[in-house]
Amino acid sequence: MLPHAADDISRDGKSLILAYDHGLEHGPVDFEPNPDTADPERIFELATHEAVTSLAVQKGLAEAYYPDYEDEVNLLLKLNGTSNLWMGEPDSAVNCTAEYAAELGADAVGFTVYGGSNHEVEMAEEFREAQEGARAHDMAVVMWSYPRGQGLRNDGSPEVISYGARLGLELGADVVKVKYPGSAEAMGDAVEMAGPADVVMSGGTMRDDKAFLRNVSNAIDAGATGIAVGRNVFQRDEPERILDALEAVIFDEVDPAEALAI
Ligand code: FBP
Repeated sequence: MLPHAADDISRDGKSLILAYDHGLEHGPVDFEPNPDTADPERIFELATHEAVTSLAVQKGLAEAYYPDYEDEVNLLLKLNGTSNLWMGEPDSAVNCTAEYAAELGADAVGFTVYGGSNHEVEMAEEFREAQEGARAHDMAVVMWSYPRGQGLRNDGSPEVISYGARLGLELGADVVKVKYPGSAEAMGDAVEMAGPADVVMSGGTMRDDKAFLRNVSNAIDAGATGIAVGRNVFQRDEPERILDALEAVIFDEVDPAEALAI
């Protein structure tokens, strides 16, 4: 059997991607609930938590901080990304090549594709280059598959999310990151559409512990292999505590209520 491409960024087939590209995507506002988290060092430290199977960052943070963490953290280098300062039809600038990601020591690359955007065609072509570059360097490919754009009335509908999951499989992603579609059943459909590609749910905006862990648990029950999460971890007063609970829910399939008591 061929080795699973995402093995380097997973544990027992499950994964917890700590996402920290928010400084680019949303700006400093995301650090306000927990100001210490504006310091990337705090997040690289957090990524050494046992629950975290990779840390997703942009090139600049990898260059500045990864050399000190390469023995303890798996690097998922995000190759594209765009700030919130810019307005228009969803698009994302390619900021890094797969070759340079490999040079920086990345285990995997991440790439956003906004299916349905007026820029979908160029984004798919850019993804092709990133995906083939990653294959040449034995790095796993994680697609942030976020269908959105003026042609999509409801980008959070289960049908659109399933289509996003399928898009990841069709274009050659090993892991497809999708928004949580609202129920275990809908997540199960997305997982089915992704076939052999892993599906991870996106963390989203801050929710209370119980509601958040319940969604994660539903996603795992539905066949998702984990989560890619930023704000729901680093915006909390005690990020380590929610990582402990996520570890129990994702890797040990502990009930959310019990996981919170750990
Ligand atoms: P969160 O868990 O904070 O939602 O992070 C996941 C993520 O995909 C980040 O990698 C990215 O910065 C952000 O969400 C983009 O969110 P959106 O495009 O929905 O504003």
